Amino acid sequence: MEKALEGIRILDMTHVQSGPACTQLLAWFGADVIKIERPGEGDPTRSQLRDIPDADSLYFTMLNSNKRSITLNPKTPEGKRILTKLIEMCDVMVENFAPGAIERMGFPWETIQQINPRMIYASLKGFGPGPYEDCKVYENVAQCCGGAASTTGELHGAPMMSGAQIGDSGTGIHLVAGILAALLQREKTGRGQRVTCAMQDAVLNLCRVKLRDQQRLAHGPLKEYPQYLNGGFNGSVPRAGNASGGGHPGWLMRCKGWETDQDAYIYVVAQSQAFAALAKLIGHEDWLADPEYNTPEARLNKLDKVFAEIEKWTMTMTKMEVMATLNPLNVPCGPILSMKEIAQEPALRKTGTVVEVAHPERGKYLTVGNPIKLSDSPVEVRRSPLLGEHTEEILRNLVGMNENDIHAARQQGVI
Ligand code: CAO
Repeated sequence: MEKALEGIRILDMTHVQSGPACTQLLAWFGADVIKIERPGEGDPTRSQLRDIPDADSLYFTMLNSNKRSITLNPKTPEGKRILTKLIEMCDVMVENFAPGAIERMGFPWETIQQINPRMIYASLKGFGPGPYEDCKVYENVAQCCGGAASTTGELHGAPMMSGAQIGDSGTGIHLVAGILAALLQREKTGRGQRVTCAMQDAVLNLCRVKLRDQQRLAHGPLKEYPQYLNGGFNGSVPRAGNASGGGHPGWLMRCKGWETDQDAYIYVVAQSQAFAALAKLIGHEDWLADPEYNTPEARLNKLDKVFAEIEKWTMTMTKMEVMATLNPLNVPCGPILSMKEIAQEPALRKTGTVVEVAHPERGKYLTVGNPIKLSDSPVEVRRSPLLGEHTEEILRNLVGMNENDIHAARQQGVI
């Protein structure tokens, strides 16, 4: 079956996580992704956090599946000639070098546009134009500057980083949306364009509800954080702890075995629609006739007591038993699943969200497949390429070089 992006060729000049997460998605949708890597070294993540000596790391293999790899140094004259040819032959170019690096290589946007006016040039940086535009940025810097860290963490503790890579992979996914929109617009205009996405902006986009709350603060305390009603706010959105922060109160509850199992918890949303059933289940039918408890507004300033009572009940069962009991009552809840449990979950294997891939150096490894499912564009996750695995076939077929040219380029350290 033909893939959604079949026929689209991507010049992938990305490294580490943010850019590779973007181009991996495009590859899963069927694009031919050609990853350009530094001769001899490649993407620095190939050797970072290695678990098997001399084999490409999981960091690299899990972000670069379904791509081809070519080694090339565009800072040499022959490298510039080859890159120019590749720009002519591709539809999209993606890069996440530090600010100024692509210009220093001799390929600013104006030059790329001149070489190929249909080129969509997608660029991912830490910050957009402004005082910090020249800064190098990694995941946690973006979480700090995009509003995630100041709103995450224990209620009265220090700011905290999220395990979800919202700065890196989150920005990469935003960039995919921009590239696809630009490809569609090119159908109408025939022109390429520049797509830019900053990590600070993408993180802030994912923290949209927190900027909502910042403005609500002007009209009084945020009632969904009842624990602050007496403690007061300092003028900015507080860290939420485990509060839901939405229209329905929720909290994390301990379950049977929590003393020895770090993941024996379940999140329970005490939604008003299902509150009566929940109250009866935990032996608090009395709340339903009590005006101190029988409306969501009345409960707001005593949610801690409500959650403590629910927790007395959840602690009598395992997290899976709690889930099995609450789901039929339409009480939204979710057990804390460890990575070990997720890796073994049969349903995720069946849908291709967790996939096992064979690799010539590493043997089999698990990766996260495409979470976006298209009914007409199935995804088969293929292993990441070895460094320069496709250099010769790309130079021969796309750049038109013969064996002698390729040999000379190798001798000169161009590839
Ligand atoms: N051949 C020759 N040189 C190459 C090359 C190749 N194939 N690929 C890259 N280089 C060069 C670059 O041109 C650059 O050279 P100069 O600085 O001398 O001009 C040099 O390698 C280093 O590139 P870099 O500055 O992008 O890499 P870094 O390790 O110093 O910084 C990072 C890494 C991620 C902080 C920086 O790239 C960055 O801020 N990127 C944008 C934000 C981003 O994506 N951050 C997320 C990273 S984690 O997902």
